[in-house]
Amino acid sequence: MNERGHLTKVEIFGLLVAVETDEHIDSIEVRLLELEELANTAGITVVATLEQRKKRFDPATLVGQGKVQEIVDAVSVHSPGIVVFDNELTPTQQRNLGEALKCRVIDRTQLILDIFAQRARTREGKLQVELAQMSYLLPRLSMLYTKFERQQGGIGVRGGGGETKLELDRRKVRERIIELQRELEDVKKKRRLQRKGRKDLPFPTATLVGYTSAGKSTILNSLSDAAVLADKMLFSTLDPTTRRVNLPDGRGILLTDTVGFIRNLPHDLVAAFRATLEEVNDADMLLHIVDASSDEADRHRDTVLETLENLGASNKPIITVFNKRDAVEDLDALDRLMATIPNSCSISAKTGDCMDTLMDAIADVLKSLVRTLTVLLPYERSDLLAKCHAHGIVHALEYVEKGVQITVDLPEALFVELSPFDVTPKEQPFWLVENEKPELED
Ligand SMILES: Nc1nc2c(ncn2[C@@H]2O[C@H](COP(=O)(O)OP(=O)(O)OP(=O)(O)O)[C@@H](O)[C@H]2O)c(=O)[nH]1
Ligand SMILES: [Mg+2]
Repeated sequence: MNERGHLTKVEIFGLLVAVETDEHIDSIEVRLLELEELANTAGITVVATLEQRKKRFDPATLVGQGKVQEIVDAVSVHSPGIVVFDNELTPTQQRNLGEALKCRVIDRTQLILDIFAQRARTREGKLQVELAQMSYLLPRLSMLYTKFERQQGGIGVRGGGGETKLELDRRKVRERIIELQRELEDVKKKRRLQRKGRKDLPFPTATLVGYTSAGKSTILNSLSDAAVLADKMLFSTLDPTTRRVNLPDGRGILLTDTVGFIRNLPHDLVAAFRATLEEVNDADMLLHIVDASSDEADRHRDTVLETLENLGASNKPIITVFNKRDAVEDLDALDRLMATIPNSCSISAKTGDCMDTLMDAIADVLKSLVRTLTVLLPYERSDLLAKCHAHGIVHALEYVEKGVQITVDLPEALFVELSPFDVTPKEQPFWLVENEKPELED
C-alpha cells in the first residue's frame, strides 16, 4: 500500500503519441507535457513520445502508414505495456492500431476515465465514473472480439434466438447505462436535499472551480479544517467537500471544493458528472482558482470559463484567484494582468501569503449579494434578532412599542425568513410623488 491507501500497482511503461493538425490551438509540446502528467497520475512511466504534424487524420489509423511503422519500431525497442494517443481515436482506429502495434492502445479520454476510476471513492463518484466508462465502451464493444467471436450466440437466458454475442453485450451495456442513470437520479435528489439544507442555513455559498492542480483543495484546507487530499497529481479531487469558512468580520460562508477541469474534458465525463457539477450552478459565487505560476495560465483560464459557460454558470459573481504567487517569476506582469480583471486577487495558499486579499474580495462580493431590509421583530422573536446580529450587518436598531425595528443587510436565506416582518418604506410609484405627478388632460 502507498501513503494514500491505494494498492501499489506494478509499474507500467507507456509510449505517448500526439498528432497536430491545423485545428489544434495548443502546441503539440504543451499537449504532450499534459499527457505525460496524466499518464504519471495514472501510474504510467513514459518511456518515449512520438509526434506527427499532419494536414488530415488517417481514418484507419489516425497517423500515416509511415508513422505507424515508426511506432511499431519504437514499441519493439521500448516494449511498453501501453500506447497512449493524445487525439481521440475512433473505435476503428483503436482496433487497427492495437492490431498493428500488438499492444494495448488507448486515447486521452480513456486515460482520464481510468484516472477517475482510480480516484472515485464515494458511491456517487463510482456511479458517475462507471456511467462515463459504459458510454465510452458502447461504441467500442465490437473491438473486443474477433470476427468469429462476434458471430457466436450469447449465453444469457434473455438473449433471443440469433442474437450475436456482440448484440447481447451491447444490450447488457445499454441496460447497465439505464440502471446507472436511474441510480444517479436518486443521488441527484439526495444532493439537492443536502444543498437545500445548506441553503436553509443563513450562509452564502461559494464553490471553488479551476483547472486541475490549480490549488483548489489546498485553499479549502488552509481556510478550514477540511483535510482534503491535495497533491501534484491531476484530479486529486473528485467528490465535492463543503466546509464553513469564517471571514475576518465574523461572518461565515460555505465553501465547496469540486472536481478540476481540463481542456477537452471528455464529453461522457461531463455528462456523467452533472450531479457533482450542479454544486457550481447552485453557488452564490464562484472562486476561479488559476495557477499563476503555469506558462499555460491563460489557456487554463479560458478552458475554465468555457466550461462554466457550458454549465450555464458563467453569469455568477466570479472572483479570479491567482494562486501560487510564491512561484510566480514576474509579479509585476501578474499585477498588470489583475488590473484588467475585475474581482481578482493573487495569493499563495501554500505559504498563506496575501490570503487577506482573497478574504476582502469575498467580503466585497458578499456586499453585492446581501439585501437590505427594515424589519419590525416582535419581542418574542429574539431568535431572529440574534440571527440578524450573527449573520447580517445591522445599520439601525430601535426599540418601539411592538418590538425591535432594525435595518439590516442580510444574506439571501435570512432575507427570505425575515420577509414576513418587512416594514421597509417602499418607494412610492412616481405618479404619487409630489411634483412628478403627470399632468392630467382635462
Ligand atoms: N508553490 C505552490 N504550490 C501550491 C500552492 N497551492 C497549491 N500548490 C500545490 O499544487 C498542487 C495541487 O494542489 P491541489 O490543492 O491538489 O490542487 P487542486 O486544484 O485541488 O487539484 P485537483 O483536485 O487535482 O483538480 C499541490 O502539489 C499543492 O501543494 C501555492 O500557493 N504555491
Ligand atoms: Mg483538489
